[in-house]
Amino acid sequence: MGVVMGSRSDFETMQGALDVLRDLDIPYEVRVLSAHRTPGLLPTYGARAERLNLACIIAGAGGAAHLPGMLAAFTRVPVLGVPVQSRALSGQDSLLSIVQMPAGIPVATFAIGVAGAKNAALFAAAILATTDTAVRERLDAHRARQTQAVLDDPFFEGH
Ligand code: RP5
Repeated sequence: MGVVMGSRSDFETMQGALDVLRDLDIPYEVRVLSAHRTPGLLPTYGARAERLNLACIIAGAGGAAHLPGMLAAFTRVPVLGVPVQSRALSGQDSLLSIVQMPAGIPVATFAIGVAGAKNAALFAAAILATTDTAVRERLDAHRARQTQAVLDDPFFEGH
């Protein structure tokens, strides 16, 4: 699994994806890649992702968030875009920049912020689970723990 982000300042958000991948014991590599500050690295990373046969690339970016779309143009590895919550527009800019890809080069787009980062990792795990039974078992166990945590909440006593 590849996890990339447009800036070190996106790390706190993307940590959500890394936590999930670690919980599910899915190997990953992390890079800061910027579509505007390091544009030359995008084709290199796209080719690397194909060479390593990465299942997906989770790409987080904020503001004029062109990293996921640009990266998707340089690789056939599926790109899962995470809109980072920007200060100026609360991530609406990031969301619209990532989700509104013109037809031809798709980017799967998730919610703004940490929820999106976590769900991108869970989505990637679900894709892996279609062919990897060990990941399937760990993902099922993760969901079962989540359900149990709700059931164990004293707030629900008596339901
Ligand atoms: C984007 O610009 C990054 O993804 C980040 O969310 C945003 C701001 O970057 P910094 O100025 O904090 O490096 O490229």
